[in-house]
Amino acid sequence: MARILITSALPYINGIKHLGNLVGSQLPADLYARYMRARGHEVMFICATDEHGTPAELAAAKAGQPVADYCARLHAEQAELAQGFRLSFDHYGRSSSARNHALTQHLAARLGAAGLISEVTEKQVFSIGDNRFLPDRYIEGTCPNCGYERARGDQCENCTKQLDPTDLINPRSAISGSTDLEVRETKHLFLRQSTLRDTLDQWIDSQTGWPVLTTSIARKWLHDGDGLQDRGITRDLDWGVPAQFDGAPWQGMEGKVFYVWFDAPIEYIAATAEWADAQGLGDDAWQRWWRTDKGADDVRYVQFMGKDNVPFHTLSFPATLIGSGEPWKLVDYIKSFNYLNYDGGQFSTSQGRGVFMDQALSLLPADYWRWWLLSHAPENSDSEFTWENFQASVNKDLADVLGNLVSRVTKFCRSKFGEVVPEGGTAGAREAALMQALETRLRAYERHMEAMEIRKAAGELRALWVLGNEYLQEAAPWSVFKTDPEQAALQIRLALNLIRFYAVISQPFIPDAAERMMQAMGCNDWSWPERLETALDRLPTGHPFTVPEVLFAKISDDARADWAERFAGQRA
Ligand code: B3M
Ligand code: ZN
Repeated sequence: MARILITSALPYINGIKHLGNLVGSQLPADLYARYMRARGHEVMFICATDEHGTPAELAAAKAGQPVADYCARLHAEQAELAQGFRLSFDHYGRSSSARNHALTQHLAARLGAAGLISEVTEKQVFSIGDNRFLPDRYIEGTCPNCGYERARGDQCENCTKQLDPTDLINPRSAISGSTDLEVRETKHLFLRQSTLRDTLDQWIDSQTGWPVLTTSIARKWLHDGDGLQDRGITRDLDWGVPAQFDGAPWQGMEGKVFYVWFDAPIEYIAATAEWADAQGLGDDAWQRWWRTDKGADDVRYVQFMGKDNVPFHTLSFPATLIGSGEPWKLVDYIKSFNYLNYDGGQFSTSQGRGVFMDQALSLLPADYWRWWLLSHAPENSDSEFTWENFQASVNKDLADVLGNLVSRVTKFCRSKFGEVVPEGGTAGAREAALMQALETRLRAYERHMEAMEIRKAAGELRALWVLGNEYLQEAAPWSVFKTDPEQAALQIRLALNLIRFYAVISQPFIPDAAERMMQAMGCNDWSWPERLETALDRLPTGHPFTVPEVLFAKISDDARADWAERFAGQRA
């Protein structure tokens, strides 16, 4: 049994996330957490809302609420949606927590003591039209690296380059569009991460087996000459972690806060401390996940995120932890994702384009979305949501293959043998062949899940369902029953056991349906099928079961067309 620490990138607080956000971090992290728990490992699965920075301030202002109230409300909404999608976090924290304030200020103090923080008098863009400094992402302009015209002041989302606002060509305020900008002087603290370049380089080189998407982005920013620049870690904002150092002020930093990207990853650790607090446990309980001097050496730490978050997790956050000189656990594996597009364009929060988490759940149960999103996860390239594809995948994989097997088997058994597992018959060559095929596929499924190859894992799971269907198709107990009811009983007994087996192995993808299948089989044994013979002999003859309600309803052409139209435009 291993200990596995799993974090998902923290969703920004400023609104409900769309399905592209969901599949880029939280959902695959949940899949992995569920699988690892199912295999008997000790898992700590952490997420939180990322509550600081200009986006939070602006969203609160737009909602006409004090920013603290706004964040509390949106945190509750996001937590409820996470629950609706069955995201099985051990803790869903808040980056505005007291724990994160304290830890962020502590790490800053350590970095300061190590000489890794310098004062820089900066020229910063002040928007006269908006009467405020315009930090990072609220200045738009042309990327100096790739020429993309809507690059933001913190990063170009087209080429992923981390930027400083003053790098942009033709800058304008993203708040008002005003080009009435002037550069004013302000003092900020910088993290001297360039001095850690060799250390980070060696650390990244020592990671074997990281996905190419992750290492290529990290290496690019380490080696591209200007790659690892020192980063400003303070901002002229009211909302955030005050720029103090273990409680002590830093001259000239009064009224400033730490940059949101400085405190957000620290919340992975702080949220684990929040978890311990909520459980009434002491510091040891979270430190054994995070401090190598407290046992975290044995932990395998896996992070999930979209590709635009990779530089912050491969460079900035490790620089913070390494630079502190304290024995913090560093990430062992970063699973990063490309983007999910929506119906011929991009999902867009600002333009309200695509399907958002609340809307999705108002249309269909979580499992339908989970299955489609995970089986089409944008792993090796961007992928695209279309309503046709969604409909086809739900109707075929879920309704025709899995749902149909469950309903056919349980109904047939009820009508011919009653609602108990029937007795009689002897297994033959067909059953042996099925076992063999299941064995091969199941082990492949396990390998892909271990390796976080999500699409491949989904493919194997689907293939496992198909094997059951094909077996039934060929064995045809409904006709065998007429001449040899004992043989039909054997086939149905095996098929009922298959339903329980499918519940166990499908649970990471479709937890609600799995739960219903298990319940219908009158069982609560979720142990992983280490041995197939045992797993498929779990429901003995005479064991009672029930016929479940339809597991998956098909999506009609009318519904599909209706939804496609409804979600084409602006979110209300
Ligand atoms: N909130 C960005 C994002 O959602 C950011 C991730 C923080 S992870 C520490 O893309
Ligand atoms: Zn660019």
